[in-house]
Amino acid sequence: MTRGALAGIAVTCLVTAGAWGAAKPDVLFIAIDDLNDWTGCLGGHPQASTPNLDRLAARGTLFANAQCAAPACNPSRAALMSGLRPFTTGVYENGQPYGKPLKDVLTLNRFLQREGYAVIGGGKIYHGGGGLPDEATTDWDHYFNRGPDPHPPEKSVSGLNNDHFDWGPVDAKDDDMGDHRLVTWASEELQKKHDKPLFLAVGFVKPHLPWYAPQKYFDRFPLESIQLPVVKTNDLDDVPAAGRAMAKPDGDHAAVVKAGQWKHAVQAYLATIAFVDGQIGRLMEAVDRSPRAKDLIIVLWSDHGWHLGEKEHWRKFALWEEATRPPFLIVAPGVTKPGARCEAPVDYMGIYPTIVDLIGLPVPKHVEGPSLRPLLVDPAAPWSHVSICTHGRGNHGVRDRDWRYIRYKDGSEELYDHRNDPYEWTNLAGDPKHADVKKLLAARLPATEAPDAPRGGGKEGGEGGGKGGGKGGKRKAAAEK
Ligand SMILES: [Ca+2]
Ligand SMILES: [Ca+2]
Repeated sequence: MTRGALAGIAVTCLVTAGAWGAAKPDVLFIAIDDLNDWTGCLGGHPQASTPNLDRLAARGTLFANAQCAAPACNPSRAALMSGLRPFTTGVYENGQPYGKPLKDVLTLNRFLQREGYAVIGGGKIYHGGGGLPDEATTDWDHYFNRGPDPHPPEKSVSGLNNDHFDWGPVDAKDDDMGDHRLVTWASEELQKKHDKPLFLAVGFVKPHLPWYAPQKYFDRFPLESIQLPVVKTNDLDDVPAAGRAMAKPDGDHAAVVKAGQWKHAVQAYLATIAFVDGQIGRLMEAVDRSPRAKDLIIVLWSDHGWHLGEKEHWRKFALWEEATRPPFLIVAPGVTKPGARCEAPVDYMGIYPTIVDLIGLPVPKHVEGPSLRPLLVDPAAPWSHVSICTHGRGNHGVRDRDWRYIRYKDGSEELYDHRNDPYEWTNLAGDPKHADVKKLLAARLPATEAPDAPRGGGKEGGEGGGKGGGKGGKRKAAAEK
């Protein structure tokens, strides 16, 4: 689809405002940055401690087989907020500002604003950092800037001296942390009277790097007790060159191992996750005190997963399960049932249409994903969709219930059978026995892909974690990391 056609669609599908009469339900939209499946409810690491997130998941439906649309902050968030996949907008990477490509698109916040919602955000919802333009984030009634996080005095606690790829305890209290301020603000919003139905977007910035958290969270995970992720020696041997290039085994992984920092990093990620979980707990206490609690729709997602040495890879920026499977859950009173767990393959393109569906409005025509409502009603409902995750133009991972199929731009492939190989150790793409499965999954790949959106403003493949926010007004670009 051309950019012009895209804009045309966006304009023609504007929904007339003010069509609703009865009160619409309030929506609490919780974003987390860089949290992988290391949660109690997804079981990605045996030491992960997320009792609050687990309790929230138990209130509604946990999607246990969800994928992001892209394994990086900017394209993942641009896709789920716009309803348009990376290969429709051309926003594939962090270094491709979403502002212009989404300029005329009816994003989720714009849609709700036009439908009469008070649209209020704070923290990181879009990827606003790194000097990226922020045209698409100005459409909020109010945006809260959570401010910076405390840093230790030394430049690099880990000794790796690699920008914000660093970790360690910081001499700070919970309320010195930006995400603590974020929850304090959100809690106040939840108690306030609003004339309109409320869409409250709360974007946690942790556990994004650097993994600096108060000492008490590190104390909960003594270094000598730390379990490294389960890995297979020479796991990359059956991965094609394009995949090995994404893993970059000679980069972060080699440096972390050489510096003896692997366990330290795992400890710090677990500690930072535990900190964020405590903040989710504070937010849920505020929900329960709120007059809005009863009918409140809650949607929680993390923008993508994270590797900590699996396949000799660190960070996101890859198409394996660790990078693409984040926590994703929905609580919808009267629709979801407590404790529901859905194993159907879904991806984040379902977020926008599901919210619109749940509040009883027609889904704008440009939105590419299906509403997940049938799965909220019955987690075992028939579901013919697969999930697609795109990392750079031409590279995709397709997931159904049992399989992951990866195809890179050069045509090379991977195929993993999750029934027998949950860690994706054995690439079956070359096995003629599985040619039919491969063909079925390959048929789900896009036939055409938008050209790359212009680059600039952000670091290529970088991790600018925008905190955004002109206090009390429109969001301004914040060049923060
Ligand atoms: Ca992220
Ligand atoms: Ca392997």
